[in-house]
Amino acid sequence: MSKTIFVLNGPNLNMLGKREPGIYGGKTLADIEADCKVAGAELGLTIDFRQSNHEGDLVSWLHEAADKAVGVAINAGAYTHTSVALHDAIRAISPIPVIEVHISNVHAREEFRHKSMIAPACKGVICGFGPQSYILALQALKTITQ
Ligand code: CA2
Repeated sequence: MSKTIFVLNGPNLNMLGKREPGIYGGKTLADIEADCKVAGAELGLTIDFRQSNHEGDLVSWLHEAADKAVGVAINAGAYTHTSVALHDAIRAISPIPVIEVHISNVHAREEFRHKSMIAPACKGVICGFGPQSYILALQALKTITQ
């Protein structure tokens, strides 16, 4: 049976492709979802792809992942840099592996994006490869959940 991966997306990522293409590229979040589903099928993974602008939704989806998924890729958007609640939720679902994903190279941007509240709770971090960051996270999750 195919293993399920939750791909969770945080605030403002629904605006991808509509604003700031210089930083985030021209793809919409729907394009990224389609790419993840194609890559997931090739890897034998079922992709459950979600986005919310609300921190509590992301917390609840992480809890849900503990029952329904073998791993999680999360682009928590700006909550990456602020959310103790997400840090705690990722720790709470251990040993389910969670990979932090970013489209941009957050370390090459403003100082406030250099700090991640969730990275210490995550299995690993992938950033700076554009939408390909999501695919790299799926490949890593496939490898570490085998
Ligand atoms: O590079 C990433 O993937 C980020 O997680 C994107 C977040 C940002 O707060 C993180 O520091 C890095 C922002 C996503 C907002 O996306 C927008 C898309 C179009 C227009 C405005 C924002």
